[in-house]
Amino acid sequence: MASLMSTPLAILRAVSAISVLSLVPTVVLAQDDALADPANEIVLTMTGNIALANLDGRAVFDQAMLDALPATVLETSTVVTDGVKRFDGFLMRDLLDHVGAEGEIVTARALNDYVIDIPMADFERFDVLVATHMDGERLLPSDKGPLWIVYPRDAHTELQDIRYDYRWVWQLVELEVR
Ligand SMILES: Nc1nc2c(c(=O)[nH]1)N[C@H]1C(S)=C(S)[C@@H](COP(=O)(O)O)O[C@H]1N2
Ligand SMILES: [Mo]
Repeated sequence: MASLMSTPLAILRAVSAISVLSLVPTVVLAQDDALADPANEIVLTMTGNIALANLDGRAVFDQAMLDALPATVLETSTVVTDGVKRFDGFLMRDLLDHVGAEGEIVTARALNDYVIDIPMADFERFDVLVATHMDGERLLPSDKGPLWIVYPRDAHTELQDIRYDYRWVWQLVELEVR
């Protein structure tokens, strides 16, 4: 009886030991592979506490790499435009997950040297978009582009507040995770 009981257990142990051993290198390889090298002009740079990098510890993205993130649409009014706008882009949460970001604060920097600290919790609590398009038109550096952080302000009254308006960084170029 004892030997009958121990045999499946021993097999289970051996199998789980093998799968743990074989999983570890697979995961490491998958992470190395996950971030391609940019082929074109770098649009966004991520630094700080990230698990994936492709250039000297930083994660740099060209537009095509960003466009490959899960497409998300957000319709909202803003404090700087008239009426409800349709924004296309990707979720900040998906971008942070994509590079294995861990931390409390994301420091966002813009082309015009605007810098603001944003709590990471915002991106778990709200579907915050990194917009590439407004009403179907690609955002240009001359007009809030190429990337604009857009909060779902119409869907949450608490977001209709100056503290959040500061976090709508337009001309976004860098995110530092701390
Ligand atoms: N790149 C960039 N983003 C920015 C700012 C800025 O100066 N540069 N100002 C912030 C502030 S203070 C606010 S209230 C909102 C709206 O700013 P605006 O009315 O000047 O467009 O954008 C935020 N995003
Ligand atoms: Mo402001």
